[in-house]
Amino acid sequence: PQNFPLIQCPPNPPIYLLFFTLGPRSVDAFKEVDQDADKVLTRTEVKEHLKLSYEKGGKVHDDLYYEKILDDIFYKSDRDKDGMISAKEYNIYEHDEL
Ligand SMILES: [Ca+2]
Ligand SMILES: [Ca+2]
Repeated sequence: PQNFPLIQCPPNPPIYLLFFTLGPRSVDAFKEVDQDADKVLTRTEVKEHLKLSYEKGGKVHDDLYYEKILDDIFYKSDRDKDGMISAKEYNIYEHDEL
């Protein structure tokens, strides 16, 4: 299926913004975070990516900082509360709300 909506992203958006916002979400961002390509994002995967994004920008934070962001991300995105964000929950494949 190649009928994903074309999404315009600003260059190098902080990844957590893509999770936070209920705006357009990008397949590329999802794939980038989903390191084992099993189509779900675990807390570990999201955390690793968060860390990388921040450290790339020259900012290092302690674990607690990332955990708080993760809590927020999962609170907003993990609708069935199984501790993982599926592609559907990430809203790539369908937009069933807003
Ligand atoms: Ca995964
Ligand atoms: Ca879930």
